[in-house]
Amino acid sequence: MKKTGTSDGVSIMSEKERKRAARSVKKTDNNLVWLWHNMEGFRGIYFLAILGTLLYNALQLVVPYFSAQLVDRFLAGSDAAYNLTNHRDQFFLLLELMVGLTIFRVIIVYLDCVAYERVSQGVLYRVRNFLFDKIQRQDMKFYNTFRTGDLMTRVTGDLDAVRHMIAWVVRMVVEACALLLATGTYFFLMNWKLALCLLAVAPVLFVLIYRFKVQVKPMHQLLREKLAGMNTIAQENISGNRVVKAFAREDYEIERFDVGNRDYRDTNIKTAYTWLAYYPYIESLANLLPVIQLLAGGLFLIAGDLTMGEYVAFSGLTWAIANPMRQLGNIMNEFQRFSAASRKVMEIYYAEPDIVDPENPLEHTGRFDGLIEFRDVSFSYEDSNLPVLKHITFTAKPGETVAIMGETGCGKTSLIHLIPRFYEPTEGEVLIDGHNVNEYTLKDLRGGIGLATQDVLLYSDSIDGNIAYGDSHISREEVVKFARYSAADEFIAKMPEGYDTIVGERGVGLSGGQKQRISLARALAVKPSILILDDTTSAVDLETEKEIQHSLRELSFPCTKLIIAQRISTTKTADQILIMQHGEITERGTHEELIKKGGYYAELVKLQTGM
Ligand code: DUT
Ligand code: MG
Repeated sequence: MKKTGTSDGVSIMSEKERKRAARSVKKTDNNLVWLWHNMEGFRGIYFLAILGTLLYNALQLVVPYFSAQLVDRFLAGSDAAYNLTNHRDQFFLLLELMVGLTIFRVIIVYLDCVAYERVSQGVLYRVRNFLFDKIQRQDMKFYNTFRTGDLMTRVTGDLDAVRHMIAWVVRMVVEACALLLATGTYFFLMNWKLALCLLAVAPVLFVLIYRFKVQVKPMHQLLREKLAGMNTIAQENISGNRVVKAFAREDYEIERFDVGNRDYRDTNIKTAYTWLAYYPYIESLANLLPVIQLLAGGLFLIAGDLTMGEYVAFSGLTWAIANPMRQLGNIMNEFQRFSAASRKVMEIYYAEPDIVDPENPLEHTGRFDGLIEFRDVSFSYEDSNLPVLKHITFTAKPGETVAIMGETGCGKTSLIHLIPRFYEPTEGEVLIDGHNVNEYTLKDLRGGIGLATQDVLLYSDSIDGNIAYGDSHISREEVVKFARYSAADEFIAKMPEGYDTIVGERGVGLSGGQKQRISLARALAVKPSILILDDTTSAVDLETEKEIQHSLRELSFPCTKLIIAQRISTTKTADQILIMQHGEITERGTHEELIKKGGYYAELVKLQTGM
């Protein structure tokens, strides 16, 4: 189990897999090379599968050969009756060979399907796990950049296109090439002149397919974007459905989805039409083959350059050239789908978080003393150059409670996010126990911090599971103890299944204040050296809040507390109160000192207490 915001979760990959992944992270821009990297361990069986494909396609040519022999020698030939009585053993041998080879071919095809499935599913499983691992380890910036629906598309639809490439596209290419090559060679050996005449269509074919590729490539990229867009609409609506309902915007949302859906359908149709524009030409070329053969073959036949037998062999095998030609469009389409999808997968595959462990991290065991220092810290988000924090300097001594107040948007949340290194300051340093936070490993750093975030997210799990999220080893007694600290025990005990009550996604079934209290218990349950509460008791009534305040003073472990709050009642007992305005600390001191000062805080006190 892992704590919100820590860098190290339960590893979903074995050490061996991780090492393999590290090797294959040699960055490449080529999606086929990338695929090859990820096929490590499967390459042998894949090679066998390709050989199998070649074999059963070859058998496709051999079986008709035997049946022709059989017919000519024993059934239709002039001495068929003679052969049948005197060479009966040969007849049976041919028959057995034919049946045997057919069964053999069926077995090969079957094994081949098994092999392709195993390899493609194996690679898919590996890449999917790797992607999830990658996504888990990204920093806040990543989550601000990528939309959830888009990420979901990458680990589902896009990955499936990659699997399709391994299991189907490569196989079709091998099949088409094998047939073309085998028949081509056979034709050349038989009669190179006629073979050359047939081959005259090849340049035209290549030009057509190349033009098709150029035209269809952007279509597949667009198609993929439309799908991700539609998934995003669906995902946002499902997870934000309560807002939709509150504003009675169902019809509007259905309409919005319909627009996305229609757009996706139209792009799909357009992509299909792109191929349809080429189809008549390719089909005409394929149909041209028998005509060329008739014309050129006829002329060669008359001139005596071709025997009748050769002519028959040519016409019997034209399909082996025409069919792969007809498949080319399909293959190209699927290949472009793979191309567009794999680019998206690779973007995540190679994504590196900016915030990572230092190369030589500080040795750190046990707890922090809890000394927090901000030294002239300034900060702005990357997507906007507006400074959010300006020259912040303050110290919270071990065990102290520091309250941060200020109007909405003044930068309180941004400030506390610098402590667990969710973001890096643009200037100045944040230190814990005298060391810059970037000297610790993320695991050590975040492991020492208990954070209750402003918007509470609970997991679809029992209340017990939610509280023990950061440390799954703690006992039920301890879970209850932390629930008491956060004044949650009473309402939890009244729930139908007590601590085993399952709360829905995002804590459906609980009130805002109840969720906040569970989130506080969750932050306390890791017995942090530093506790950060971001507006955690804003939805709790005054009486309960008082209770929580009292418990926080009596914690069974030493702990420095940073508390963001709007209410004087929450902050007045703090050792130090910081008032923030527009990213700056404008007032600091104790409750009494600040009242005496007669500034923003004194104004707040007047407003909130009516004195
Ligand atoms: N901001 C961004 N990007 C973010 C988060 C915030 O640009 O990802 C901006 C919005 C705001 C400023 O930073 O103008 C400070 O935001 P913060 O969330 O730190 O404000 P707050 O003091 O915590 O406000 P509230 O009391 O509403 O929680
Ligand atoms: Mg905030």
